[in-house]
Amino acid sequence: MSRAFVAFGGNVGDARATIADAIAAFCDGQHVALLARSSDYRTPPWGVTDQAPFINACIEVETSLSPRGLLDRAQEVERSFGRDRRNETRWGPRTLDIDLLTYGDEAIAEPNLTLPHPRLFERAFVLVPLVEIAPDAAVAGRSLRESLDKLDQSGIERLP
Ligand code: PH2
Ligand code: MG
Ligand code: MG
Repeated sequence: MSRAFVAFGGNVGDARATIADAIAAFCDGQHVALLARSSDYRTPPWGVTDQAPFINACIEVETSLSPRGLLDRAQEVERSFGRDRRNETRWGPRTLDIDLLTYGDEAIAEPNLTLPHPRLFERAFVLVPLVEIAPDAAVAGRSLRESLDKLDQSGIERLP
């Protein structure tokens, strides 16, 4: 069994409902068990700023799947919630985006699978929910909380 952190985001349709349902679908309790879930956050769009705000959340899971197996499962869930990668632009609007952030302490550099996630430390929309569920964690030797302290967190709002 391995532990992994996984990020969810979306800004098309009812993203909060999509993320809640997607977390339930991803964590079947058999191959992937939910250990912790952050609050939902409303976050200013990053990368392409001229689009609707996103909803973001992070979870921690325990899994018997390999990193590749977990990625395949994430992409299946994205597809089942209507995501179609042929009709989207980089950093543009999405119904549902599921990103693997870490898988144990593994460092992986393969096509479509880089772990830890290469932009993890630059993104307050990932680190804010992640620090909520793992305040004392370090990834690749870097404290998540210290990394977050260096980022602009303005406009990020925790939702009740
Ligand atoms: N995802 C993107 C592009 N920009 N901005 C925020 N705030 N949250 C996201 O999840 C996000 C983004 C493309 O995956
Ligand atoms: Mg993403
Ligand atoms: Mg993604």
